Amino acid sequence: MREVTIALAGNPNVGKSTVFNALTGLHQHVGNWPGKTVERKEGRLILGEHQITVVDLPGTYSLAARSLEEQIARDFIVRERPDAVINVLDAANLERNLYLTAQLLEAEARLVLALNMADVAAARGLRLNPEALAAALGAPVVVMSASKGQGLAELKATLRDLVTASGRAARSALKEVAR
Ligand SMILES: Nc1nc2c(ncn2[C@@H]2O[C@H](COP(=O)(O)OP(=O)(O)OP(=O)(O)O)[C@@H](O)[C@H]2O)c(=O)[nH]1
Ligand SMILES: [Mg+2]
Repeated sequence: MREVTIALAGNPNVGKSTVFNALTGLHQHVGNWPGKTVERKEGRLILGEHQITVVDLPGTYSLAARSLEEQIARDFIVRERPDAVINVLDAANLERNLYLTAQLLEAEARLVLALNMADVAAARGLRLNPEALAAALGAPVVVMSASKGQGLAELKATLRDLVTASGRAARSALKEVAR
C-alpha cells in the first residue's frame, strides 16, 4: 500500500470538517499544529489499495499568511505538498469562495473541487454548472451536500482516480517537463 496525503482546504464554515468526518469516520487523531494553538485534525481513509492520511486545514479566505490560520494552511500546501487538496466551497457563495481556489491553483496544488451546500444553493434557486467549472479550472468538480451524505461516493471515486499510480506518474512526468 502506498502512503498518500490529502488536505481539506476552504473558507471558514463551508463544511470541511463535515467532509473530513464523513471520509475518515472514527479514524481520527486530534492534536495541535507544531508550536501553535490551532487544532490539527488528521484521519485515515482506505480507498482501494491506497492508505490515505486526510488533514483538515483551518478555514481561510486566502493563503496570504496574514493570520495564523492562513499561515498554517499555506505552509502545509506549499511545503508538505499533499498528493491532492480537496477544496471545499460553499456552492451558494461560489464567487467569494473561488478566490481561495485561484490561490490554491497558483500554489500548484492538485485540486478536487467539492461544491458543498448544494442543498442551500438549490433552495436559493441557484443553478450549478460543475462541468463548466471543471473545464475552466482543469480540476474535477463534485457537487455535494455533505451534511446529508450526498456526493460522498462521487468524491471518494474522484479521489481514488486522482491518487492512482498512473495519476502520480503523469504528475512526475509533468514536473520533469516543467523543470
Ligand atoms: N445545509 C447544509 N449544511 C451543511 C452542509 N455541510 C455542512 N453543513 C453544516 O454547516 C456547518 C459548518 O460545517 P463544518 O463542517 O463545521 O464547516 P467547517 O468548514 O469545518 O468550518 P470551520 O472549521 O469553522 O472553518 C455545520 O453546521 C454543518 O452541519 C451541507 O452540505 N448542507
Ligand atoms: Mg472545521
